Amino acid sequence: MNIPEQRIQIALQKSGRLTDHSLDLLSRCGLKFTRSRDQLFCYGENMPIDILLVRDDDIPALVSDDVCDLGIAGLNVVHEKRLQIGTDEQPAMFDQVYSLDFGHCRLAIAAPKDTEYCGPSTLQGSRIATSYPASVAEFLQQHGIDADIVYLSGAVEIATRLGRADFICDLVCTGSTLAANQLREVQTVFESNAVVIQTRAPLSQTKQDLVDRILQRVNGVLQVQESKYVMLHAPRSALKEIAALLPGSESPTIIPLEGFDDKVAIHVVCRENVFWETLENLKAVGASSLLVLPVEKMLV
Ligand code: PRT
Ligand code: ZN
Repeated sequence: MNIPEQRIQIALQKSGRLTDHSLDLLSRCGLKFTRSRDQLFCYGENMPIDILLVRDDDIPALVSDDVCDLGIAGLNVVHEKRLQIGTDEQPAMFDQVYSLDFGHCRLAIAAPKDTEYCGPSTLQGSRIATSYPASVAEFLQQHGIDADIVYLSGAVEIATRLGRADFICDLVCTGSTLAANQLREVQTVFESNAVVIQTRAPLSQTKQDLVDRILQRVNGVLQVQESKYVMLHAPRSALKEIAALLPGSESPTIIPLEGFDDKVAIHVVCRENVFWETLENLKAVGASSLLVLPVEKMLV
């Protein structure tokens, strides 16, 4: 039987833009779980791993405080909390270990449509409404700007119309929310996507092994997303040209073809997507019988 100390806890967003993608990533890592009735907890059935479902804003602190061993949150939240809970002497106790291909957005400054903007210096002496005060303060400091930050926990996009601020700084994806509020995006503070964070707290060997194992699987899932297994026939003389055309490939397997002295089969894993143009270029240097297959799992 597993004693609780030997199970690891992963914090995910309970309900929002990151939830389905995060649960899907863990399923693809081979984790099977049952969700508790109150929907706050998922019990790992086939591995000693449990999932805590919480607000995304709480995830960095839970991982930093070693309540959870791993977490998935937006870089926007992770960066803000890193600035808020960490100091120069005592940085936040988590490391960002993987960048994920979902939750894409950007933290950006927006201005009323008719406000002129000529770079960060325009912000000097202004009031900027945001839910990301530490990130905005860092941006202003990096550009040597002195401005007032007005903290709002929500509805930031109406702050300029209410006369509370001259600019806002908020997350933007398609930009339609800004447009609906007669705002214009003028400055990107940083690009964001979901990230995996890991506690820096020392773990027992059993837990550390489990954390390493799940992270290795996350790495495998990320690697296969773009990877393709390519098979083709080619003249031996074209091997060099073919290797140069295959994107992100490492040491291809060369197999002799029965009945042909000068022709071989080449099998290779490409770590990048293989486009039609690549296949056409391969054909042009003598390749034939080209096959591109998806890779389901990879352990490197
Ligand atoms: O309850 P909880 O606190 O967990 O949820 P939440 O409401 O804080 O989070 P949620 O689900 O809205 O977002 C979770 C994470 O998704 C964010 O922290 C970001 O990392 C990421 N993300 C990606 C976004 C967006 N895209 C996004 N568009 N988060 C918020 N938005 C907002 C944006 O600010 C705007 O108000 O969605 C609105 C629509 O955006 P446009 O530009 O497409 O109009
Ligand atoms: Zn939130």
